[in-house]
Amino acid sequence: MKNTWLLCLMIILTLSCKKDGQINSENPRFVYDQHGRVLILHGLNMSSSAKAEGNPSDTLTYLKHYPWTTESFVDQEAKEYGFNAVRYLVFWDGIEPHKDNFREAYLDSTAVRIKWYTDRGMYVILDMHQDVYSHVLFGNGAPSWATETDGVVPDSVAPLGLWWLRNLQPAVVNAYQNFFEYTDYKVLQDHYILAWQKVINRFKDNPYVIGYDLMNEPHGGDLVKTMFGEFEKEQLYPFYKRLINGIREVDNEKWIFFEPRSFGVNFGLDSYLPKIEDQRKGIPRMQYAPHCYPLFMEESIYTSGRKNHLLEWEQRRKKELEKQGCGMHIGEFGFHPDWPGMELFFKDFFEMADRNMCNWSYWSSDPGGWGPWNPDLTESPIMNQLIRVYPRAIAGEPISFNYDRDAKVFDFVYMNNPDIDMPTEIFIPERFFPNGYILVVNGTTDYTESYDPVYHVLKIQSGERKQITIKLQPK
Ligand code: 9MR
Repeated sequence: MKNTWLLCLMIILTLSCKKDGQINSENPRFVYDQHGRVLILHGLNMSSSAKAEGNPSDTLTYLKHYPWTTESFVDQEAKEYGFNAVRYLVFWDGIEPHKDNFREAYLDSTAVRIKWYTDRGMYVILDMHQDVYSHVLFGNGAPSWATETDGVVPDSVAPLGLWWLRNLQPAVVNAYQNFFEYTDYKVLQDHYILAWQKVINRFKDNPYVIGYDLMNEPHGGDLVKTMFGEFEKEQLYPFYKRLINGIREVDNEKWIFFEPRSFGVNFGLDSYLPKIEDQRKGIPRMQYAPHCYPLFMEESIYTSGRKNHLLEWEQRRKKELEKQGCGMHIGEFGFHPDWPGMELFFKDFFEMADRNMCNWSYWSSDPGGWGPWNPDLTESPIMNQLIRVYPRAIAGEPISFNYDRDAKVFDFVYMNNPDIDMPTEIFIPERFFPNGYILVVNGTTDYTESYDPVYHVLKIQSGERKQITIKLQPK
């Protein structure tokens, strides 16, 4: 009798450990939806056009901050291109342009745009964006009142014409250090956290707002501290700890997307970031969200010989993922449609993304340049590369998936979980499957299949707890 009770207790404990809300898994590698399905997120960054930067004396910059897009483009993203996510840029100086004066009007207008996505079932990752710390320093992000340069006047000319080399300029170095040191100017981080809490309180009840990217491309200022680990270990790490604590005070549910330092790691060097702990009650909900800009990007060309740069970037990120114990969202990557090797770059990049089962968001949606639209808003050749067959929601755990564009074959293996009462969904782009698809399912015979012709989504639902293999080809 005693043993039976003990057994019951153990079963109850095991079940309660494995269930976290609707999520029946202890695997913190993936992002899950409210039905417990694993999500694979594909989308764009929205967008550089929202940055209000480059004019230190412009006190009205905070009135800008909205991306170029309209609702009809969002509609096309969801239905024709099959994106199920967006990394949406928000800005501290939009939220708190004056100290303690939080601008609800900015959040109101942001909410209108966020709804364009979430009404269509697209997931929104809010990204607190900054480049070069602040518009006062010819970048974007922090408000003027939070830009402490110790009296050093910013330089209006970017070194070698490269915007990111501004990060080496003395005024910028001082501003970053004063923010990250958390000594004389604690108010800066404290208010950054308050600004996040304002945003989160506005959006946390929307189930399609899936998470928060803590800070775009954090940079420490001092280059020695940045390159040799001191910045990530002794400044970024405690900053994330404070910020995650502040976020979890107001929201226990969403995913936290955290980035390593940008300088060097974007190119493919090691990050020194210690393991970042979630402070939520329950299983951690974390995504490592590095950016992928190997150095060949500066040479405006991709060749097969440069593939090892991508592979090195991947190997280092995989090592860091082991330490972090979570999954990966590649928050930014990009390529110019006119650079030689464009198709090969995307082939290699997406093979890498698929084999790691990552989420990604392309930099960026802005028309022209690297964008998937031309300046006249027709499609650029980039769009065709970003449109992929992929499992956007999985009722169970994905084991592997790959879309081979050249062979036009999609292969997918997953362990089905019949307790989830929503189907597995695969986006099938109409342009690559003009006459429909041939579906081969192995591993289960007990399944139903349907197709949503508006969103071009194949839905498969099986009642068996089995490993299922799917192959899709055009008719
Ligand atoms: O592409 C953006 C470029 O037009 C801007 O001048 C620059 C500074 O705001 O930012 C570029 O976007 C960067 C993004 O903000 C952060 N990651 C790297 C992106 C590409 O350089």
